[in-house]
Amino acid sequence: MSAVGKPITCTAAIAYEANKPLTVTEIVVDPPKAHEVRIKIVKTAVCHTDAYSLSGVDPEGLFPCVLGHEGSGIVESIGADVTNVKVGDHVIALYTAECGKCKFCLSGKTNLCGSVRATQGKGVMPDGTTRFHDKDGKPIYHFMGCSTFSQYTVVADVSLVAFDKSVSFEPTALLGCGVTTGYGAAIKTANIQKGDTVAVFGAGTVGLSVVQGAKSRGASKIIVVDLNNDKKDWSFEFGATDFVNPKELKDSEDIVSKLIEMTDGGLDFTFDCTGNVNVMRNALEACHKGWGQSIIIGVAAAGQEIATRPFQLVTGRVWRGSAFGGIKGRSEMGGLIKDYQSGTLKVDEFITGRRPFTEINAAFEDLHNGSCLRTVLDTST
Ligand code: NAD
Ligand code: DAO
Ligand code: ZN
Repeated sequence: MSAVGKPITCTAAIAYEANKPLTVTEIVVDPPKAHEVRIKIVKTAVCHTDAYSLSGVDPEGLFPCVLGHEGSGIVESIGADVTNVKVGDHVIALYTAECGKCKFCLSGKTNLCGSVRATQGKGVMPDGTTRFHDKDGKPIYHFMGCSTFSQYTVVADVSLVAFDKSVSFEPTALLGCGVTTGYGAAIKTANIQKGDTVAVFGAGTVGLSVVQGAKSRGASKIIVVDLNNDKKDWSFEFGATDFVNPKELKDSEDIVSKLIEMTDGGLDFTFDCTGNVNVMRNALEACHKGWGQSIIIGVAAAGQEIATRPFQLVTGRVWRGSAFGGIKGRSEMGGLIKDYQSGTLKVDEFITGRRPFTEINAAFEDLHNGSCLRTVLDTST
């Protein structure tokens, strides 16, 4: 029997409080209101940002909530005035919305969108209420406009993109965050050109995706810097030309001087994919005088600040940042899916584990394992 227009009771993983395991339990998901879409989530992956918010240090973290922002599924029903998707469409949830009408979207200068930003940060839908309730009717907050750790979720119509049904749900779930973030930072934010030299600090899903973006652009040198030697083979598989472990440098060397020596004066582009502010400084200072650009992707712990001597910037190095790789989720995701289909963009290779949804807490534990990139959860099990 169709549930269109009615609440759905389904299984979700609730974060009731910081630093506690998620509770896998039944919740009620209300039908979508105007400009909203209810999605049956098929696959979702766990990312460090979910763990960051669960740890309680995220200033926007609210409890109880349904976490999760890397996920794909099927449109179950649509609210009034939804015109961009229809029931049955296969879709990716987007934490970076694209309305196409706000000052940000119309600027042509950024992929940030202002349309749902204020309510998204408060864990509610654009009308200020939630679509999630526990069995006693108490509201449960949304997360990053996505909340993919549930068999059903409701998102704003500007916060999802449809994809061709010939593409499966696992890679598209991953395109909802980490892979798109790194690849986009390389090909869009930095716009790496043939022959450029690149250093990537941190070889997780984000950093390795920067590597493959740099490779696709024909970078002449792609140096991965990581403290974990287990990341060496992966780095080369994704396209790195060199791997440096800062812990293995000689006493007389530091990572900045080592990189400058390896590249005859410094890099054209460096990327922080660690979230460590000391690494961010090294990444900036390893850039070539006069033109090198350093792109911050990593999310630092709350309250952390970056520092360098201003002369580093006076002498032409540029410090920038990138959210979701600068990719506009609705108008540009199709291009990334084409790159995936043509083999230019590896996505399946990031899946280092699969688990039933009921093992979601074990999937959070997987993140602490140095050889984990992404664990994908199947919401039907
Ligand atoms: P990850 O933990 O899988 O990878 C991080 C890597 O950095 C690991 O391989 C680790 O060994 C390495 N590392 C840690 N400290 C290091 C150091 N001091 N020097 C060198 N290497 C070091 O993480 P991920 O999923 O790839 O995400 C990377 C970062 O990007 C996180 O901070 C995440 O929150 C952030 N992120 C940002 C965006 C965005 O839009 N800006 C989107 C997604 C993720
Ligand atoms: O528009 O003010 C804004 C914020 C947009 C959200 C950008 C998030 C980037 C980093 C988040 C980590 C990824 C999961
Ligand atoms: Zn907008």
